[in-house]
Amino acid sequence: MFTDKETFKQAFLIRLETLCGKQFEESTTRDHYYVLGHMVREHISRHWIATNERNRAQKRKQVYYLSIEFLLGRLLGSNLLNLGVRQVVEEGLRDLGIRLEDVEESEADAGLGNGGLGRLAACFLDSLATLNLPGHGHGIRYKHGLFDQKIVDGYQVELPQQWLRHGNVWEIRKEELAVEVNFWGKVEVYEQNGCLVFRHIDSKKVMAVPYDMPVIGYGTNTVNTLRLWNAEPAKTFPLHKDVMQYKRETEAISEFLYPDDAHDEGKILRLKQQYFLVAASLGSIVRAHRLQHGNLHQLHEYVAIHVNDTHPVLAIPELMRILLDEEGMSWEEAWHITTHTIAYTNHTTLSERLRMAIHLFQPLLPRIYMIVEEINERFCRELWERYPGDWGRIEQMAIIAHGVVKMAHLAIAGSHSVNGVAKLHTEILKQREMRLFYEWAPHKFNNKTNGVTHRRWLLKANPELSALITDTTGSRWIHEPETLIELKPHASDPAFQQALSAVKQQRKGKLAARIYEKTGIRVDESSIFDVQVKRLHAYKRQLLNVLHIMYLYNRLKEDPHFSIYPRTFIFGAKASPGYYYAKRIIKLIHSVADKVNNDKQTNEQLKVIFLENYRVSLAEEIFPAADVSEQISTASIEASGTGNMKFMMNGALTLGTLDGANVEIAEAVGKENMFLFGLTAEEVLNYYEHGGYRAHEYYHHDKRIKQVVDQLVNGFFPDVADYFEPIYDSLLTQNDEYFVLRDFAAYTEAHERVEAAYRDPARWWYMSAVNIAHSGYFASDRTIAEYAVDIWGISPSM
Ligand code: DL6
Repeated sequence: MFTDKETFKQAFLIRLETLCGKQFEESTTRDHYYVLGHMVREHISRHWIATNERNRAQKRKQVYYLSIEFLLGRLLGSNLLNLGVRQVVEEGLRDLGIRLEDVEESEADAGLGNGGLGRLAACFLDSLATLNLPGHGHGIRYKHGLFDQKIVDGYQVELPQQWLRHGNVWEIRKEELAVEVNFWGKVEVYEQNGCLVFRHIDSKKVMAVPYDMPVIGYGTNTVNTLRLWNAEPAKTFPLHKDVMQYKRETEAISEFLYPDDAHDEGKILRLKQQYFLVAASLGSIVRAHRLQHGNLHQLHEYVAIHVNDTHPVLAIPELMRILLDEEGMSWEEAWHITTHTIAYTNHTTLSERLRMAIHLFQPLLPRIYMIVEEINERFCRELWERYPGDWGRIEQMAIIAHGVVKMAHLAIAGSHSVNGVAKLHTEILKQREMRLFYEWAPHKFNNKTNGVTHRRWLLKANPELSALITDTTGSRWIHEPETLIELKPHASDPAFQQALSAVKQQRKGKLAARIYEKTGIRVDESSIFDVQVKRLHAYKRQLLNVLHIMYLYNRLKEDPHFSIYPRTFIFGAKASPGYYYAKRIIKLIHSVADKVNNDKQTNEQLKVIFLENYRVSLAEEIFPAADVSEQISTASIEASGTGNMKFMMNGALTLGTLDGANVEIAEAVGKENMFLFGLTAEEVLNYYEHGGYRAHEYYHHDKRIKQVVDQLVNGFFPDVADYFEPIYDSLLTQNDEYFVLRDFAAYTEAHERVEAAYRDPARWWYMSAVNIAHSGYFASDRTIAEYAVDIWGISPSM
């Protein structure tokens, strides 16, 4: 039905009638979206079935990627692109007076994630399918993904996201494959034929019902599956007075992504979600394996299970439970299979990693807790043999200690591979955060530097730049992103530079129009678009960016000889609902924007824009339009970052610290093609370990700093009373944990370098081209190929 425009139109109109019961004239954009989605599904269904059939028939090893987040964004555009039918559809719709762009925009973002970790999972799915690798995602079908952000008077307000309000055209409910999940109750232990038998009784049962979504590879017939689990009451639940409560409690499991966990109730709900995901996924994985192989003795040879951060780590005791209690295996065999099946990725150096209080864990998951206890006992015994008498070490490494279960310790003990997500991050894990574990089992540790799918973030998001690349070097880069390097010889070609700058200008114009539509503010399209879009977190240091803008404003006001190249500072960020400090930073950005944008003396040179409700679809409009990519986290804390890669791919230049994957970007493009500044990771870690940093000194000795910091509390922002006091305190009273003041001068100087480079177009566009040319390494196809070989042991199946 997509072979040519006429066939497409005919098929489209027929389906409009049959699926929507409407004539074309009465149809709406949402109808068009619905019909197109169905047509795509119909089109790929044969390949979807064939992929599953092939995987079964070939008995090849498969990987299951378990993740509490999948930040998919919109799917129509990328599915059409991957199928190679986008142009036919666009032209066919145009004939009917419909703009594909409008249809795409009517799709709700599937925002089942918070940030980097969830978007990485979505990029990985795209690469797995494109590389014809047998790999599937398992997640939760949250009714409400990450909240929708509204800004009211500069303050963030959270609204429940409603991505399922109009249904989800991509999913298929597979009720017959539902899995029963057990919570609460108790464990009965008895002897049978000389063996101990464990039975989980009096539990509250929940049905996990799978909804399958196709994951369509680019230019291939492989269609993998993302299976999202929905929590529903069990078919036969006791009819007693608590029935409504049971229904509510059950459905709450898949209601919200990251429910508030300030209190025990929320903590229990999060643990329920984690176990729900794991029990449902493993239930379906082992069922499929048993059907094919009869038993689970060779599970690890056919199945790899990847635990994306610690949230799904209960996969370890759950698999042990299945092997011990359902299959009757010995502990030794079960442990061998489990540890050889499971691999774990760590995504953060912050030591806030998941811990769960025993008094909450044990009653909710009694049998799982028993198994974790046994794992801990055996693990500590092994450590005792290895490090006799070294109680301190064993105490630090134990899985259960001081009333909590340490999920990361369980993940390392129970898996065969532990990886960080950038070279620097992995080194920090090995040398510091997880040093004792690295000493214990160095062979488990490895690095897999993140990547992003260049198909969504360049080919789809930036067709203008993609066309230029293809015109210049041919289209090989689409399949082999590392061949983007062929652009490098063109980097100093004036004609190429001009074309590159024209493409950027076009996208800046588009974004400027969007900014005007959303905010009513007109920005200068020839100004430098300087962008920081990411989650709002103290360590990401949006504060440093804002304080620098305040400094520029002060200087422009006070120094008649000072002028700058016009700048538009663009922010996009959501703050976690309970993260009050981050919310104050959002308000601060708005207060600064109000001042700067409304001051005639400065607003031709300086504009500050906050784009509300930052999400995948908005990101696709922002990255192609950026000149400067702000990657300014305190060195050593950002595990990798992936925004840095998306910006680079779109020709923006990084203004950043040597943190996360910025380090590898610098290795690839050369330091001279970025604007690096600030403390190194080693210096930061040294300060953390040995002290010696006194924020006050920077405050007192640099009058630019003193002025902007004082302005937080001296009435400079008259409408906020003392609302910014906690920010002021974080810098001075609490000695500036993230070294904002320490890096301020270096950051200001780096901005001056940015400006000097921008004033020299030949240099700027050379640097931009070099960044694009080296971005191929940061494509998720490379990352996934490494996971496939080094960790999962899977190969393409076609
Ligand atoms: O690995 C994906 C992504 C990294 O790029 C970011 O640097 C890292 O912060 C993020 N981690 C998380 C986990 N939670 N925390 N913190 O989202 O993972």
